[in-house]
Amino acid sequence: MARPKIALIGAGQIGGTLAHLAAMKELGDVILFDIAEGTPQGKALDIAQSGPSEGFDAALKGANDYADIAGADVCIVTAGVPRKPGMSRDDLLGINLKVMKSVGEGIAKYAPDAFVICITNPLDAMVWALQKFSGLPANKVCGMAGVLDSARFRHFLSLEFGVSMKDVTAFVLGGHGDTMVPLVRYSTVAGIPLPDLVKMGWTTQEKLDAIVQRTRDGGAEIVGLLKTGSAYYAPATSGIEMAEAYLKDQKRVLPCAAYVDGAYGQSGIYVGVPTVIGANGIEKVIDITLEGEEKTNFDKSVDAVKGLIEACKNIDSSLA
Ligand code: A3D
Repeated sequence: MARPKIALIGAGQIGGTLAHLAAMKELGDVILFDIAEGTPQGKALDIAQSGPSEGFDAALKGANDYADIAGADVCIVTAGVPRKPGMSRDDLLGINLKVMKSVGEGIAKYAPDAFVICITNPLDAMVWALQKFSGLPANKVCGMAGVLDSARFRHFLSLEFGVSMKDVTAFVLGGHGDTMVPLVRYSTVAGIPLPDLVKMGWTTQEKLDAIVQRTRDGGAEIVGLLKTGSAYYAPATSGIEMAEAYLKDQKRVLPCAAYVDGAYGQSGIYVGVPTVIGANGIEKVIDITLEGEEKTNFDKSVDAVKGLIEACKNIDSSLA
């Protein structure tokens, strides 16, 4: 059986890391596509030359022509620009919306059966626009943010508790922006919810609140340190986790930006919700019960996403 084909649209910091991870995990053959000439070809050659030492079997190719993504099983989209210190994700909307249009048209023409994972910011609005521009079924187009935001939350929690990250589960829902919603009640250490761990004296409410805020600011913290761009190792790893769930029909329960049609009292938008990812793409949106402040915060986050979607419609009338 032929290996799956993984098309990476955008061969920048995240795109290159995605390619390396996909090859090392032998998820399939990799096409790195970018408008910059030489960059995808150079990265593909460099990563291919890590194969003999790493011992993977995967073909890598760089491309500047969408025809090269033909028949891709998975497309992961990072094309566009990242933010710099002082910028919010929303500041990228105008420029990255134009990029989504060309990417959507390229995918529609050459890879209409692919499972598409968007990573370009501002995430929830860009994945909404990408689905519209590509015309692919909504269950085959999703955005990566919740896996990353939850991984950041899990990392900070594991440091606080001094336990393995493997035993910390966490859910961050809502839009991928300043209003994201780390769900304390649904986050656990080996099944013990965080509020119980506060009662057990493992941490204090103040420390937990600070971790929640650090999670919300997780992207900005790295932008501030790097100064020239945004995070890419953990974002790429999160994207690969989602691609693997699809390619191997794992039925993973992962938070991601999915098309919501009825769940959470919302419809017609993309926002971060728990989903099941398997061979049919987003196979299910899990509609968990939100209470009190959780619901207020989620609704606030949804409003922020809706504002960005309206901004997209104002910029490009074909989306209205
Ligand atoms: P970067 O290293 O600049 O790579 C972007 C690549 O896109 C560059 O190689 C560009 O040449 C290429 N590009 C630009 N326009 C086009 C086009 N029209 N067609 C094809 N390629 C094009 O950025 P990065 O890899 O660090 O980040 C990529 C995106 O991911 C940015 O929008 C970031 O804000 C976003 N990001 C999202 C998350 C989430 O959790 C959602 C996390 C980190 C970064």
